[in-house]
Amino acid sequence: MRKTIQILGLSAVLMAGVITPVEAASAFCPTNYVCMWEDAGYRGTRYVAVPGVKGFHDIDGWDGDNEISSVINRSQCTARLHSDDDYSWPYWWVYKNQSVPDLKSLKTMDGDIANDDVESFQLLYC
Ligand SMILES: [Ca+2]
Ligand SMILES: [Ca+2]
Ligand SMILES: [Ca+2]
Repeated sequence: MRKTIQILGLSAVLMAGVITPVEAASAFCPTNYVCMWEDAGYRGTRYVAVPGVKGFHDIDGWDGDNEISSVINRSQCTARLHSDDDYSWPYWWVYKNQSVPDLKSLKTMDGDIANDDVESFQLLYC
């Protein structure tokens, strides 16, 4: 908790009890953006921060591919996270205004786990 507060630089606000840590993390994902982090809990490098506009997005091969571990979708789009660069199966859904603090919890019906596997994504239905 202390580490999170220091990273976010919002200790005064948090101590005042105005917003929760999760809300503080989302402050670093602008409204109407989709953001993805290297580590669970919206920590580590934020590899992805893109406006919520319908379309295809590649995640950088060096900075992000097979490393994403948490996602905040503050857009009005549904995000479909793909396990490869070619937007193919398997993939996972993160709905609008949904946050996933640990992609280990995001699985396909076949049991494929999203953590450290996502390489591209689409924004749909917006
Ligand atoms: Ca990629
Ligand atoms: Ca990771
Ligand atoms: Ca992959």
